[in-house]
Amino acid sequence: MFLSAQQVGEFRENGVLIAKNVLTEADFAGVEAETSAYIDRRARELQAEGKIKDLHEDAPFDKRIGLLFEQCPEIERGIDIMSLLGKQMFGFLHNDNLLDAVESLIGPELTCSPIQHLRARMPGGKDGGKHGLVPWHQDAGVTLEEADSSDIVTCWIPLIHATRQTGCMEVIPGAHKLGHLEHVAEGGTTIRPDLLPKTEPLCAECPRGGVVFMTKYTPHRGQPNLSEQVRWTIDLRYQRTGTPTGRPFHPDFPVRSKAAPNSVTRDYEDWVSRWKKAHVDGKGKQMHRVKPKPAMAM
Ligand SMILES: O=C(O)CCC(=O)C(=O)O
Ligand SMILES: [Fe+2]
Repeated sequence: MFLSAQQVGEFRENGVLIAKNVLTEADFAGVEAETSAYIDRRARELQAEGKIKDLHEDAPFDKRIGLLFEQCPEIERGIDIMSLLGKQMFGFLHNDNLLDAVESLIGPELTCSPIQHLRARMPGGKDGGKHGLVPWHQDAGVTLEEADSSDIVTCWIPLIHATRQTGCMEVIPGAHKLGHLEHVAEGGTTIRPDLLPKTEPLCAECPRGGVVFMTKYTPHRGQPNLSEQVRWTIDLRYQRTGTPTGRPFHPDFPVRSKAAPNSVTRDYEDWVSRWKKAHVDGKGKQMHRVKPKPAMAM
């Protein structure tokens, strides 16, 4: 879906745009089936190891991993994009409905950044919904300086209806105009607290099928998941081809081009092998511009 001039204007003014009806049910089907199959396989392995008693085979996608996680937190390991390396997900990274919208924001020469995640935020309850909570940051803060001149659009895609209850994002509208704010390593990479703009944050509720678009300078954070649903999201970044991603040791690839259509990569095996190599080559490399604090010696 191409965005309207009004939506593009809103994005430029606020640094955030919640666009509804970008994706269809068919767009999600492959990724959800692939992820479900992985969860099922892992659940059976963990059951064989005696770590899971009830497989919850009939539970829906937005519940099952939560019910398994209660029995064995290991179940969430390996679901992220660069670990699962699924063929359906690789296809989704080229999704035309999504890329039409991104093209409306940064033009038709598009590269998929390797900063890409599939996240399952477990239902609240025990820990007050804090599982995997991300503090205030700009996405520019979690890239290396090489990407400072790159125009990067973050696409935050909920697989459920993201509401305050399920834990949508909070975003500070207009604050992207401040440019890069210094980040510190305090419970994750976060904006230096005294630099955080005082503007009232927007609770970025977004229905399934919608996408929250943000610039790399838009301050945002996750909200706790206080619901009984798993807050499944995919967050991706696209940028103009030829500009640095901020993760030079991880694989990027062109997904759309008017100027050179043949440059678009659809080679799934190549993507998998580049990620596998990156896991080895990228080990121990600094990924955020702020060095993480060393773990305290006990
Ligand atoms: O999902 C969240 O809570 C935060 C995600 C995020 O920071 C991002 O997509 O850039
Ligand atoms: Fe982010």
